[in-house]
Amino acid sequence: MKNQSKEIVYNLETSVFNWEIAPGKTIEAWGFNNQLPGPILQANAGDTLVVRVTNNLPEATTVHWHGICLPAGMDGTDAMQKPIEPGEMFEYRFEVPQSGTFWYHSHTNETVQMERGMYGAIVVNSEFDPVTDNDRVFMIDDMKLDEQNNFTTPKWYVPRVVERHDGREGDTLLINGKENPVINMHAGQTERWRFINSSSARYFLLHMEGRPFRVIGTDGGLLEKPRTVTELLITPGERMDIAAGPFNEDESFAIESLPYNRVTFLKAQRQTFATVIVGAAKQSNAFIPGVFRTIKPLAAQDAEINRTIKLSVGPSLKNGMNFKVNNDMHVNDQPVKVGELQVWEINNASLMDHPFHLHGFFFQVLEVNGKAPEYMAWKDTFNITPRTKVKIAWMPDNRPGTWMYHCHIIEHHAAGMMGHFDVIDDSKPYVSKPAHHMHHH
Ligand SMILES: [Cu+2]
Repeated sequence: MKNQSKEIVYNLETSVFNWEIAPGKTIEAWGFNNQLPGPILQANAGDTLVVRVTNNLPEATTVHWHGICLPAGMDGTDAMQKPIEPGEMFEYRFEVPQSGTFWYHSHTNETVQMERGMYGAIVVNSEFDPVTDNDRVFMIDDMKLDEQNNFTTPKWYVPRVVERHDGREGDTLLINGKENPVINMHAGQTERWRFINSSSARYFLLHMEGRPFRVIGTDGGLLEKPRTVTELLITPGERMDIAAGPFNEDESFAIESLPYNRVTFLKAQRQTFATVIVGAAKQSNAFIPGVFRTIKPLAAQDAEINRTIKLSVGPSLKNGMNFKVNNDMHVNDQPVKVGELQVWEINNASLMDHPFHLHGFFFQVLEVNGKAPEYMAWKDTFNITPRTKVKIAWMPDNRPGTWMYHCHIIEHHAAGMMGHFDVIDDSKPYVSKPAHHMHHH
């Protein structure tokens, strides 16, 4: 039986506050409601979220609701909204039509605001969710701190260029705002773990010391069926839901990230993010079915491409390098029409990986370098390896306005690897906007 949809009100207040990431180790965080991450916003599919954001930061901000198919005016980008000035409040109001794991984060001066903790999770439940014994969110992050636990600012040319090229990665590894937290669970039980990569640039290659686990969902909700793996790449912006367990009594293991080579100056290492301790056995009510749903293909693999987006990295005297879309920075791309199927080829012509993020709409990957993907999924963020062409399909439904796509390595986004485009309602006249650029401090 379907419950009545309801309106759920949250009050979020942004501020600068002290946050203990480990005993005796305190940072000056920027975040929501004096906690890092911000509170988990919970709803059922079909509910309306009303989120009143009061900004008490020393600078303006906006909040982007990553993965939610909402009206353009609620997307939290400065293309559609005047940023919330210090002392001001803005009320976001939108329906959450799909179940799954989403997140919210600052979409203004992200290289500073997101790095300091301006993010939180959104969990949208549904009556069709598999039954698990527990449901947890794990927000992955890393911070780059000096010995006094202050956020570093690269002052010299070479470190600045490295941070711009690689994206900002730090040695302070966090899950839910804590360094190496202990996760206690019962033997014999199966839990749903929702991983959200909220870091600026870290590629998180999930590994549980070789223990197999089942991937059950990603950006746009459940997969068609569970996939059993021992490692799983989660790039910045992406979500992966897994069924973890059952494990044996007195087992203990690390939630770790294996090194992933995304062709950066600084080389990745195997690193521990949390420690799981399995306690006494408890009865399980979990049931993970063999099939969750059917995801209908939006288009055939050989569907005609109607837009090509080239991602590239080029030298720059001033910055060391620029990050480009179609050979330009911060581009204004052509509009798309409501109801017209989009088949885009994203061509990563650069020599490094980029997680491609589309705002407001889910896409399906039709092929990667000419090959169909191994499984169907609804995605809003998809990693594109070097010298790779990815063909995606998506449908602009009736939500006109200005949207964007960008690399979710925050420093690449800021350095130009992004495009604005309008979704237009053909029944109304279209007025193209003058070129505008995002401003970064
Ligand atoms: Cu990138």
